[in-house]
Amino acid sequence: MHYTQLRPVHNRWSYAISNVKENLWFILLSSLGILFILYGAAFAVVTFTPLVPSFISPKQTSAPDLADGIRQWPTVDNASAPIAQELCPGYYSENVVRTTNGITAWLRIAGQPCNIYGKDYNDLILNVTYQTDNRLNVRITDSEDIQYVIPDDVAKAPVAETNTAQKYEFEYNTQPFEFWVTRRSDGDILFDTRGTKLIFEDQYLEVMTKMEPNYNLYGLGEVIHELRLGNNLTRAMWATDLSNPIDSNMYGSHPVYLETRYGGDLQSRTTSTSHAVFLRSSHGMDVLLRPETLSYRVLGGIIDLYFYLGDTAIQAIQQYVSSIGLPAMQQYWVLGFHQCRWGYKNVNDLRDVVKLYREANIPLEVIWSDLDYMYQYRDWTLDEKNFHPDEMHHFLEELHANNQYYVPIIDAGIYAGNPTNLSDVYDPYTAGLDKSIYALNPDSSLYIGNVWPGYTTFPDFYRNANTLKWWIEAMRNFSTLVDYDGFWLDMNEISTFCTGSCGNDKLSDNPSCLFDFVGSPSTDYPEGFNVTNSTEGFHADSAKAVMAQIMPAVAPDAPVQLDKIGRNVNYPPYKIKLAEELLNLASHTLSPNVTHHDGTLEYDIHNLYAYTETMTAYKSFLELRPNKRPFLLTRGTFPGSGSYAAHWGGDNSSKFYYMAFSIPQVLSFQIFGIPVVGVDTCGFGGNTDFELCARWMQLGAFLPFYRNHNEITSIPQEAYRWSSVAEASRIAINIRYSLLPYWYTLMYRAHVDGTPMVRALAWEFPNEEALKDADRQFLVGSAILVTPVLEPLVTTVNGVFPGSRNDIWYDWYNYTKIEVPNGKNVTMDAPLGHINLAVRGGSILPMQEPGYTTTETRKNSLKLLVALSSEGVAQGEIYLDDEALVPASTLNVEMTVADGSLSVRSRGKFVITTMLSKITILGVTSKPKRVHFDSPVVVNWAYDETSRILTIFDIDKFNGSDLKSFNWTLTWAESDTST
Ligand code: MIG
Repeated sequence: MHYTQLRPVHNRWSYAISNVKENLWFILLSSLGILFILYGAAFAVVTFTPLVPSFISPKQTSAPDLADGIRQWPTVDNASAPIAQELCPGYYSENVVRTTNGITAWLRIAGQPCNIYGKDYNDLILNVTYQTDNRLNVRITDSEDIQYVIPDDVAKAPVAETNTAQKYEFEYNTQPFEFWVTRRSDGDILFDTRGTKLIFEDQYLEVMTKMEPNYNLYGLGEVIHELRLGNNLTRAMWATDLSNPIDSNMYGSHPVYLETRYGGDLQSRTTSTSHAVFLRSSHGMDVLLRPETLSYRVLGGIIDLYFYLGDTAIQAIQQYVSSIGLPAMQQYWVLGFHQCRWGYKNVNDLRDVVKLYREANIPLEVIWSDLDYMYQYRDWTLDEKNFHPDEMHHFLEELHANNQYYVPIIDAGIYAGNPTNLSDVYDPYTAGLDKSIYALNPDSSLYIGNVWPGYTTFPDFYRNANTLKWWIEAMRNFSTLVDYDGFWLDMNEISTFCTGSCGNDKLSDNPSCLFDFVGSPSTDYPEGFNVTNSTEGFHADSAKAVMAQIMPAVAPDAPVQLDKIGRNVNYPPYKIKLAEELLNLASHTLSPNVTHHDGTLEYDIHNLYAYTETMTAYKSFLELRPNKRPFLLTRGTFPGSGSYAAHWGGDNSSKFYYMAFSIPQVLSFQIFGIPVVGVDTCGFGGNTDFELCARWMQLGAFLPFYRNHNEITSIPQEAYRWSSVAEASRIAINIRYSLLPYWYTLMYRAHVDGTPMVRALAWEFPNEEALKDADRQFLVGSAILVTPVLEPLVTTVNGVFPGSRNDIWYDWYNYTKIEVPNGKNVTMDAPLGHINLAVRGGSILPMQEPGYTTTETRKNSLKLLVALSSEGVAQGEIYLDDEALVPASTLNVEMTVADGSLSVRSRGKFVITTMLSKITILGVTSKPKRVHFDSPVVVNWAYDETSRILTIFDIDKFNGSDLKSFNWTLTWAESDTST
């Protein structure tokens, strides 16, 4: 095994197959193909079925005889399930000790153990820690230290500061033990377990809090739901690969919520207050939102609750995100427009797409490869026939020379080579075997699942130094084949197509995959495609749609196989409310009894899988390209993933209602600390049409991550395919690129303190209760209000301009003040190709003349758009740096307007090489007499009386060093007397 050696380009990593075998397959496949065509032709005459062979496969991907396991009915839906609150004894506290930064106590069981969904612990330890002024931690552990706790080297627990001035109060009753958390400033009780019991069993934890009537809750993802979760929903968390199911568990697990309270009966409250609550747990769980209560029902571990005081929504988010790990600062190009498709079948396809984008003059920054580039879906390989390394090399050289980028996909599962076929050598697999990196069955045999390449193993990224070494080596070898700019981490929930260790003893069937997956072309189109069905989906009662199933009176028995500490991990007694398509915890993913390298069971850390893969990929990247910001896009996420990667919303469909859902999806991930997030623009599954795609390309331009991607069976949907989409895209991308300095600054804000890049209206206008569930509009930063069209067949859109009469909004396109009543629904014109955008009075936007790429844009002159508030003030900032992981030079520019002058001050060494050419000031009430910079620079300016716009132009002609360094003041004196 010469695995660790760098091999020449023509190595087995890349081809993993001898020419003889390749030829044999080719002959076999082409004869199969001919048969198909003959068969298809005969068939087509009769039925007009399209001539596409759906599967060319020597074997089915997943053998039909595989057991799926027993269906588990959710306990919450089971009327005869025992109710822990009624049957369990609860705990009392003893030996309570108050320390300077918290409280410790024993909790003793207050009666006969109920052993309802596991075994009760008799003795628990309570640790309350005043972590920061605004963050409190309540931690309850079993006294025997048996229960799983997420170790700090996997995901760092929020760190306590010393000497906090705690702004909260932790209070408790001893008998029974109950606690409540109060915000001192307003006496508001944020969490209150009084009247409920604490239940702490090995496979079941329950904590319950009282809630205010009609409480406003956000977060608890990942979920496809409106932004506000409502008061009657069960949110299960168990990472799974499901195509954007509504209201159920999916790829990511984020047990954190944001709660906002308006007015109410607390007299002192003049505005809303918000706080956040985080249950730090990697276990499967249900969070029950009920009209008067919220309960956590968790399948194991400990109770590790964090309270974040806020007291604004943005502060609460900042406090949470700072505590789990601040988001990564991405390279500038990540903000560009990305094109992907499952089905770019060879280098020419990629080259064509890049070329056609340029010919259509639609900016394209990044081209992606899906599975197509791999040899038989095997990670770290190139398919020699369609993606020859030399051709790839030339293509990527050209691409990079044009300042464009390339990101390929990597799946989590690793093809397990066929041991009986000596020519079927796949180095990454054997290298992984040598290093013992794969997840195991309880009997220490390899756990073999089934994914695209056939039977696969799953790297165990959990505290396994060897897996990191293996990834680094894999990346290093792959680097000799492909000059990638980032990786797209897919299928990492982790996904497998069979239940259980289905491939054990079947490796000689490998490769069991379909070699040339084509599938049948989709015949599905968006709502309105036939001018029907125009209001499908979004506001339907989504919960009902998925879960309205009849429950059997008696659930079938599930096998009982206990782990070393006596737990039934594959079929735990409490059944969380999994998506309907999942029969049990093992469906479509690793079995809970999969054993990790250090003995930890998948049961305890399932929700961490993607997170650990992402962290490994991030570290590998840094190993190979030190001090370069790694770009990773991950599907699965966990609290803290944002420090390593961006995220996209997975497999949505080309439907208007999925486009609408993309707003709450992206806003929720701002809460989760993964701000660089977007969805498959124009839709992944099914066919899009020009109307949906034009609308979506425009909406996507205002979400942090902007990528068009779709499925192999759907029609192509690049922006140049329809003239209307092309035009809509050019407009939207140009606006996005003209705002790149603003976007980059927003990313920096998120990176330094967790501030959301895009924001819900309610977060920016906390006094307006009417906005509490607004999620059809949103803001980019605090300054740009976006009102997209989310329905088919309309040419107008409704929206609000939030705020009071003093809040001014300017139309983005003509810079005039929007004269409508604030806070009222108004109807705006929205023909296809036009997205409504408004600039908020009081903001200063750094802008740049848009170029074809972000690099070209950055070479163009800078501009400032100053939108004055009703009081004539405004502020803004610019951040720039050299884009290194730890930048050697940075620039922070503060801009403020008051009393008719704009003051710009900067600090930092990063030098902007472009000139400032223009300043546009909106809302200047009368014609200035004089306009001048503090240094005697000649100024060309013009004032438009009707639109009240003051323009200072051609500044670049006179740019002095002060102007360049962003240290100057510009004054427009409205009369002779003022200066
Ligand atoms: O089982 O790589 O979400 O974006 O195109 C499907 C093929 C696997 C799922 C991803 C999707 C990607 C697709 N992948």
